[in-house]
Amino acid sequence: MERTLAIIKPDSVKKNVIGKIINRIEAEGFRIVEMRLVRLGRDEAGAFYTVHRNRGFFEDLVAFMSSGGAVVLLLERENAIAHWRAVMGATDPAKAAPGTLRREFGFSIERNAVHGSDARETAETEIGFFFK
Ligand code: IDP
Ligand code: MG
Repeated sequence: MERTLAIIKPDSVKKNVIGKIINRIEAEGFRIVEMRLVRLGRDEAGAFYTVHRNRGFFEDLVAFMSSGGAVVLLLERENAIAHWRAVMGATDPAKAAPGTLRREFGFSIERNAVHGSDARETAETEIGFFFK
C-alpha cells in the first residue's frame, strides 16, 4: 500500500464538484485515510508550492490556491502516487486525456481542478504539510 496527497483545488470547490471528484476517488479504489476542507493563506500556499517559487506563474498560483476553500485528502491504494496522477491527467487540461479529472473539470493550466504528489518523497512531505 502506498499513500499520496490529493487536493481538490479552489476552482473545483467553487464549481460544487467536490462530490463528483470524491466519487471518482472512491471508484478508483482509493481509501480516504484523512480529509479536510481548508482555506490556505498566501504564506501556506507559497510554502506548499515552494519548489515553484522562481517560476513566472508562482504569484498567480499562490493567489489562486488561497482564493477559496480547498479539500486536502490523504489517499491510500496500491501504486497510489502514479495511479492518482493518471486519474488527474496532464497539468494542462487542454492536453489531458479524455476521462481524466483535469480534462473534465479543469479550466486552464493554472485552474486545473486537482493536485497530486509526484513521487514518494514529495508525497511524504506533502502529507506531513497537512496531516501531522
Ligand atoms: P502538476 O500539478 O501537474 O504536478 P506542476 O508543474 O507541479 O504541475 O505545477 C504545479 C501547479 O502550478 C499546476 O498544477 C498548476 O496549477 C500551476 N501551473 C503549472 N504550470 C503553470 C503555468 O505554466 N502557468 C500557470 N500555472 C501553472
Ligand atoms: Mg507538481
